[in-house]
Amino acid sequence: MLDTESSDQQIASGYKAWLSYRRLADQPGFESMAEQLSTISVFGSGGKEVLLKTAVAELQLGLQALLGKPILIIQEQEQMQGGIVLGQFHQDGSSGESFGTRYFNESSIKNAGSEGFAIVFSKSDNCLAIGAASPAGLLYGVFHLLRLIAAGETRVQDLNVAQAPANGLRMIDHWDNFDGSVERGYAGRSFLYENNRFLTTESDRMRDYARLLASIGINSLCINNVNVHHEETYFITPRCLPEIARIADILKDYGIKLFLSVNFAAPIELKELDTADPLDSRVADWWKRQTAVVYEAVPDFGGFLVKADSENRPGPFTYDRDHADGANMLADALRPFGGIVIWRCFVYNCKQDWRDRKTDRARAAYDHFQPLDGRFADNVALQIKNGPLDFQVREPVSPLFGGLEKTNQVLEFQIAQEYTGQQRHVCYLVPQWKEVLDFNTFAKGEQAPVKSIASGSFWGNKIGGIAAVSNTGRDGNWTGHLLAQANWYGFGRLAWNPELTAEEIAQEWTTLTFGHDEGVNALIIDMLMNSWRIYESYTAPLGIGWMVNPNHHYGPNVDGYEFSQWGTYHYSDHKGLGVDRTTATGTGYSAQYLGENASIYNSLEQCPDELLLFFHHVPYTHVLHSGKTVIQHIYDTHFHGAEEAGGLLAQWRTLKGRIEDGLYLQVESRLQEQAEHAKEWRDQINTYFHRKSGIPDAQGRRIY
Ligand code: GCV
Repeated sequence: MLDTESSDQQIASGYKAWLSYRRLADQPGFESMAEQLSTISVFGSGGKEVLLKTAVAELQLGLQALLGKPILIIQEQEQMQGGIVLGQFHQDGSSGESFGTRYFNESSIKNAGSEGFAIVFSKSDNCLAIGAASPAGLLYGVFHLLRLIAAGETRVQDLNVAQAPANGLRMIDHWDNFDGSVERGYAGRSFLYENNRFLTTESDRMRDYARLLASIGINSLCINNVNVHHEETYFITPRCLPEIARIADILKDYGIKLFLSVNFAAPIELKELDTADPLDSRVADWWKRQTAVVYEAVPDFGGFLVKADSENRPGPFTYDRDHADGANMLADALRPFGGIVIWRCFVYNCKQDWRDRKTDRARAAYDHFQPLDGRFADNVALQIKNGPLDFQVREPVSPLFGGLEKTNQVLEFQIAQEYTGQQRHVCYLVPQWKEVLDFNTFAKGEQAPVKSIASGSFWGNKIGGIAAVSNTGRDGNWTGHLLAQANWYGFGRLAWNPELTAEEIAQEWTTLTFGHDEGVNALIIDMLMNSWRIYESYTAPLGIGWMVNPNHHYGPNVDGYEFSQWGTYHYSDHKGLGVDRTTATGTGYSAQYLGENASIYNSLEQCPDELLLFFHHVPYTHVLHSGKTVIQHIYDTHFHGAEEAGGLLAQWRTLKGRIEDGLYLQVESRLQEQAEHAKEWRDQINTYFHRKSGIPDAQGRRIY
C-alpha cells in the first residue's frame, strides 16, 4: 500500500517537488476517470525493455497517489478492453494490425516523432492508449498524462495529444566537485559526491533526481564541473568509472545519457604524456584509448563537455592551436562510439582595464568562434551562453546566434541563480529565457529566432538543443529556495517546448507543487511573474550588470566584481556611466549583430532602455524613452524595487494556513531575507550614484 506518512513529509519539505501527486479531491468527473484508469497493460510481447518498465512503474505510482486506490498491472494483455494501454508504434505505420494502426492516425504518429508520444482515448476498446516510437517517448507520455491529471484534467475520454520535443539535446550541467562542494551551488553541498567519494549508492536521491529530470523531458546530464580539478580528472579512468557506471545505470532507467566534463590537459595531469597538443598524434591516440576505456564502462556514454582556454583552464592555445583543432581531436576519439563533444564558448580575457576602451569582454566569444565557423566536426557542438557576458540579470542575446551558419550549437542557460539572487531571492527566470528564445537574430535576413537556431532546425544542424547549469544540491527541497524549483521545472519544459509561455509554466508548476487552491496558485504565479523585474529594479537596471561582491557574487558592491580591479565594469565617473559598445566611438561590439539589431543597438536613440547602459556611455542626465533621466531611473527603480521585495513577503504571508506549514515557512524566511537585502541594494546603489553624480533625487527622498 501507499506509504502516505513519509510521502506527506516529503511533500511538506519540498523534496517531492512537482511530483508530489497529492490525492485529487472528488470533483465532477473524478469517479468515472478513476474507474476508467484502473489498470495498466503493455501491448504485445514487450514490457521487458528497461524504460518501458520505468514507464509502467511511474504510471502506477503516480495514479495510485493521485486517485488514492491501487492500480493493477495486467501482465498478459489478451483483450484490449479498458484501462490504459502502452505500446510502441512504427513511425511509417508499416506493421499491419499493429498498436499504431489500431489506435493512432497517421498525423499523431508523425507528430510524436522519434522521441515524443501520442495519447488518445479509443472508444471501441474503451481504453486510453499511450503510444510512442521509442520507449523513452512512452516514459514522456506517461509523465505528460500524470501532469495533466495532477493539474486537474478529468476528461480522459476526450484526450488526443501528440507531441515531440523541439530540441534533441535537453541537458543539465552540474558544477559539482568531487570534494562535495558545488561551484555556484546555492542549495547545500553536492548530492553526488563528498570528500572525493561517490554518494550514489547511499540513498535513493540519485534515482529520485532522475525521475524529476525525466518528468520534464531532460535526456542528458553532465555530472561534474566544467572546471575540472585534479581529482575529477580521474573520472575518465578505472579509478572512478565503476561508480560513474552506476550513476549511468540509474540515469539510463530514465532515458538520460551521462556526460563528463574533461580536463583538456588530462594526459599531462595524469602524468601520462608531457603534452596535450591536439595535433600531436600521441595526444590524439591517448584520447582514443581513454575514450574506449570510458565506453567499456559506460556503453551509452554521451560524450565530453569542455571548458578550454577560459578562466585559467588549459586548452589548445598553449600549443598555438585553435578551438577547432582541440574540439575535433576529441571528436575523433568519440566518433566510433557515437559520442559528441560539447565545447563551450565562454572564452574571454578576464581583466578589463578602465583606461582601455576598446578591449571588450562582450566581444570575446564571437571574436574567437565566429571565424572558426565551418571548421568543427559534425559531432562537435558549441555551447553558447545566452548572453555575451555571464548570466547577468539583463544582457542582450549572444550575437554568436546568427553569426554561426555551419556549426552545431547548443544554447546555455544558468538555472543556478549566480547573479540573480543566489536562490535567497526569488527570481523566476523563465520570462528571461523566453525573451532569449524568441529573439530574432536576422540570420539570412529573415525570421530566425534563437529557439530555431539552437534546436538546429534553422540551419539543419545534426546536433542542437539547450543546456543549463543546475540549481540543485543536497538541501531537503533540492534548490534551497522552494520557488527556485520553478526555474528547474521551467527549464525542462521550455527545452521540450519553447512555445510554452512563462505563465503557462508557472501555472503548471504551481498546481503540481501546491495543489488546486486557485487563490493560492494565482498569488504564487503573480509573485513569480513579477520577480525578475523586481530583482532587476533593485539591483542593476538598464543593462549595467555586475555591481556585486567579488568572487562569491552575492550582495551589492558597485565596483566589487573581481575583474574590475583596475577600474569599473561600467565606467562610471562624475558625469555618466555605461559601456560604449558602438562602432563609432566604442568597442564596436554592436556590429556583431545582424540586420536591424546592429543598428538599433548602435543608436543611442533607438537602443531599448533596458539595455541602454550595456551599449552606451551616457550622462546621468540623459533622458530615457520613459521620459526620466538615467539618474532618476536609478533612484526610482531602487526605491520601488526594494518596496516591491517587501511586498512579495506580504503577499506570501497571506498564504499562512493555506499551504503546508513546511512549505510556507521555508519560503517565508527566504522572502524575509530578500526584503532586507533589497534595502541594502537600494541604499548602496543609490548612495554610490548620488555621491558620484552629485544629483539629488527629484522626489527628495532620503538617500543613505
Ligand atoms: C564554472 C562564471 C562563474 C564561474 C563559472 C564560469 C563558467 O565565471 O562565475 O564559476 O565556472 O562562469 O561558466 O565557466
